[in-house]
Amino acid sequence: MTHGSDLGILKDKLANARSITVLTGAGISADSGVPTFRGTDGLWRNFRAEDLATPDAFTRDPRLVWEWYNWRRELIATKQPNAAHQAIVELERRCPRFWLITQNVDGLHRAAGSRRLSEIHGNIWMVRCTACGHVSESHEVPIQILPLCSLCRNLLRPHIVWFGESLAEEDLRRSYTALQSSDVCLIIGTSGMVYPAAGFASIAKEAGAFVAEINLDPTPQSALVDMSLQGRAKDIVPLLLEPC
Ligand code: BV8
Ligand code: ZN
Repeated sequence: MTHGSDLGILKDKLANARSITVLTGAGISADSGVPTFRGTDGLWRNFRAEDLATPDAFTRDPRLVWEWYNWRRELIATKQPNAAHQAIVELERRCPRFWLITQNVDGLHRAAGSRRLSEIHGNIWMVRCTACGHVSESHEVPIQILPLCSLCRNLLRPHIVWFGESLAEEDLRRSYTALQSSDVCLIIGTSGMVYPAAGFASIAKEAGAFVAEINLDPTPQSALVDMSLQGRAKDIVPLLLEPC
């Protein structure tokens, strides 16, 4: 259960904030039934995300990597945004200077109606040609394995940032701009293990933001943030929008 007074303080800060930045991770989608990466349900056929979400794994065995993404696409296709996703859409509506940075590739923030966002690790419903670089949407479930580019017939890959790959310059620029100019920064449902996103809370803090973490468990950021609310995102985030 969360702490009434902390909730009141955070609600007040959000209500008076001129700019708000939100960073989300897999924990916000857990309440929609999407497995997190490092939770007990995070494994697939005894592989870990770090083993499959890499360029080397794809070069070595594109079929295995596509089978993993197809499994996730089939699963995510049956899931809906939850109350936490919707509360973030409402926060965006209320605050003129709002930006959402999500590490999630499930597309649930967009499906909920978020528009001012950066999907810094990409989106599972986008594919990119390994030869001509053409990026396109692909919602077919199951996806035909191995999928080929409609323009040049070469192999398609998920348009997702894998371990060892750099994030898009534009996403990084937009994220740093938001983090460095926010009054309040919410860190929701991330274990704070994957960089550069794991460094975002301290960037916001150093720039003077009030940083609050909402997470089921303590994380490496818990010691760094101004406030840590422990519980499920779907229960806590909507409370932040209730009248003070
Ligand atoms: C890069 C796509 C430059 C795949 C993903 C220092 C600087 C720079 C890079 C590094 C560095 N140190 C190490 C690196 C390399 C690496 C890295 O960080 N490795 C880690 C493992 C140490 N970083 C990179 O490679 C990045 N690239 O920086 O480029 C560069 C290039 C080469 C060399 C150096 C630098 C690229 C990282 C992106 C990787 N791609 N995803 C896919 O999804 O298919 S990351 C993957 O992990 C997901 O995107 C996921 O979002 C992300 C983070 O995980 P979380 O979202 O936090 O999920 P997790 O399961 O871990 O935690 C869930 C949390 O929710 C838990 O705390 C749980 O308690 C909580 N929770 C659960 N239920 C609920 C809840 N909370 C609230 N409510 C609930 N109901
Ligand atoms: Zn192509």
